Amino acid sequence: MKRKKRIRVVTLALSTAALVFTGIASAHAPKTITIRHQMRGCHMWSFANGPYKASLKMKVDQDATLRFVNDDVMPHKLMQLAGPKTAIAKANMNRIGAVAVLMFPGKGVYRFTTKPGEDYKGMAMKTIGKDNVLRLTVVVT
Ligand SMILES: [Cu+2]
Repeated sequence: MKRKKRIRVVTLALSTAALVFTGIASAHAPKTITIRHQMRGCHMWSFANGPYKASLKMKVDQDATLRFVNDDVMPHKLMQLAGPKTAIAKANMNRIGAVAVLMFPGKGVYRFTTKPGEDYKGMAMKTIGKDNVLRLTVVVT
């Protein structure tokens, strides 16, 4: 009797875990690109907690939403360089933690960069080398 009960509890725990996993794997969950300060090159960005780089390239599906978080010590304005015209909400990320949201009109190859501004008051940081130009290529399939 006792044994049977335990088996039922384990089964319930497993099916709950499966549900949670399906939720995380959903294609509709926004993916985050984070900009941060770097001593060398001033700033870099990372996709979905991946490595920080000056240039990012990724593949997403058509209904993907990309979320940009600017944790750098200066503003960044997200700008599109190539590809079908996208919708960017709050492109001008001009305070710490500012969020921009990007959606795609369909399949294609899209290129973006940011236009950095001056360091926030009192937040100037020493950097080494030329400031990076952030580049992002998104292939929407
Ligand atoms: Cu910077």
